[in-house]
Amino acid sequence: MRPSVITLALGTAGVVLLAACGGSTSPYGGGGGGGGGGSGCTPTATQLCMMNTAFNPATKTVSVGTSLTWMNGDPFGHTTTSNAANPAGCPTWNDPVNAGQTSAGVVFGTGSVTCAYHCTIHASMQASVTVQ
Ligand SMILES: [Cu+2]
Repeated sequence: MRPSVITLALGTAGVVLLAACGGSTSPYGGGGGGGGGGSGCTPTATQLCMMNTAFNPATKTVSVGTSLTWMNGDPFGHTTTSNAANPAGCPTWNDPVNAGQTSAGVVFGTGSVTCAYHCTIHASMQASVTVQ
């Protein structure tokens, strides 16, 4: 039975290698193809992520008074920057976030508004926060 044991061991190694190579295959699309090497990021109730050159989640709804932060899980820099055309009541912010870092909190203190934001480095990175 030894040959089959060796085959099994090699097969397991192959699966591990394949899994490592497939690291950029995320459910969020990976627009920039830059995945891998970043520290990763998992969204929470008050933390958004910058992953694979996209904001995650792209749309988020919060209650009045919520403070949100953005974590950069990519191995390169992003910004979280409020859009100039946002309605009155939206906060104004512009925070560069280096790889693996987390932005300062932005407080959404006025309700019934949707505040759009973007990354000034990557034009495709567009998202919004709706405050109830
Ligand atoms: Cu960016």
